[in-house]
Amino acid sequence: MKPILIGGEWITTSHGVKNINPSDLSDVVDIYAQAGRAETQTAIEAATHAATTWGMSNPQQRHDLLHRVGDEILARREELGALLAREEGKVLPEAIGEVTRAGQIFLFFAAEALRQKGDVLASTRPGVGIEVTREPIGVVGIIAPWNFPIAIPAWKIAPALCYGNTVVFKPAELVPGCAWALADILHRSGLPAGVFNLVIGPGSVVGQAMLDDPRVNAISFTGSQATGARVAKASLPFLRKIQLEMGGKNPLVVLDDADLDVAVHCAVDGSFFSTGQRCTASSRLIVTEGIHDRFVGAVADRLATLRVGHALDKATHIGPVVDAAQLSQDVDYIAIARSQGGLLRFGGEMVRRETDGYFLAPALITETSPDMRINREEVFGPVASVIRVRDYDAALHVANDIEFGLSAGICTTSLKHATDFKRKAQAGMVMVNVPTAGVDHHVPFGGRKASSYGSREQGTYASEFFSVVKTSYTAA
Ligand code: UN1
Repeated sequence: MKPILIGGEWITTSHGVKNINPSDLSDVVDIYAQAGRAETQTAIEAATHAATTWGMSNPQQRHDLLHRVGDEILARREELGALLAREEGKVLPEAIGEVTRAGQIFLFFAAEALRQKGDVLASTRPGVGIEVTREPIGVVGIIAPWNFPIAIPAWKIAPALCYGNTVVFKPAELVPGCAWALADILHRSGLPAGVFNLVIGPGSVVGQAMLDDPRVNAISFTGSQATGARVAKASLPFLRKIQLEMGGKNPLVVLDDADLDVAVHCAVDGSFFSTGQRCTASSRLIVTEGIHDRFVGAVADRLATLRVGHALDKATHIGPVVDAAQLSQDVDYIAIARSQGGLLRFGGEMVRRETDGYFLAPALITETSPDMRINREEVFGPVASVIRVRDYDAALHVANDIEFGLSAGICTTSLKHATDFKRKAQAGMVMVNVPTAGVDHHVPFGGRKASSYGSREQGTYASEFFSVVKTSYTAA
């Protein structure tokens, strides 16, 4: 049984939970010790205790530690990628890509540790000088989702440590393996005891204990809208700083003048790669009349060439759905779309393979309208629907007419429409002739409307969340 990490000590608890491979339900990745409320409180205590010293630590020390972590992740990318593929179901090349991203994020924030700068300004009062500096917040609670088992923890943990905070990390219950491997690397990097703590367990116990504890000064969360709202409500009484990344219902607009190959690539990658289990996935394909039939035909043809199967099988393009609950949600939404008039143009059926896993053929649903549930609610699976529109103006309207605003894409060769879309898309990220999903690691990530709350993740913008500004006045 793999232990949890509290105050620099590996601790085994009385209760362990199996980590099952979604490509092969007979394959148990490992068993992971579960934290309860008491262990979570002890972890918060340890992080609180470590916060003062770590908050004052030398930037070179932070740089060296984060660099060591990044280097080890990159050196072990194949092995960690295989672990990720095994526990989450992402195909091996995607999993190795995600591990690489995690390593690069640690190296990025290693360098940022040496670039912690502020401003010096003249005061309006004679003889007074002003300095604006950034300081750590203190204890940061990190609650991560299952769909990026190492990259999302990395892009929360690395900046938290870079800016001098201590961390209590709760990974998603479905993916403790990558979380444990990352904790092991952080532990061996030489971080002082208590600076980083790993508590594995259910959200209702571990997450709740974090939410209830006033010593947790900030929470960075990625997950569902419903849980995000709980984090916000529980944090309000303490006026705790929060950063929430939640759902998406991302549009990909395809205009008549699009390069068909580019559009098909963007749609297939954005909608179905990583089994569509990305909050940045393109789930609404909004297509103008002149290209609609050619586009739908070409996407269906492309899907027919993709193999669904075991994530570690080299022939596989699309891995399994993560678990039984997600699979039944996907299947339900396909049925709902059909019952409301959608046409299942491709896939959507469960697939049998040599191993018993949660395999679902990617589903392309056509003849849908913007008001149908399939076009309003996040599915989080390999399911995309096509909405036919008259022209660019109608496409832009449909793209924006949604409660979410994470990523919005357009495929066009028109500079005029691309420029207009970049200005008017109500989304945190806009993609022109590139998929809505699959973002760079060094630039801000986040959305608008119901997709996100709080300041951006990643890149130098991460400092807004993971530090607090101080304005000092000095009379000489
Ligand atoms: C990506 O598209 O590369 O949960 C990243 C998610 C997002 C990350 C997407 N927070 O899917």
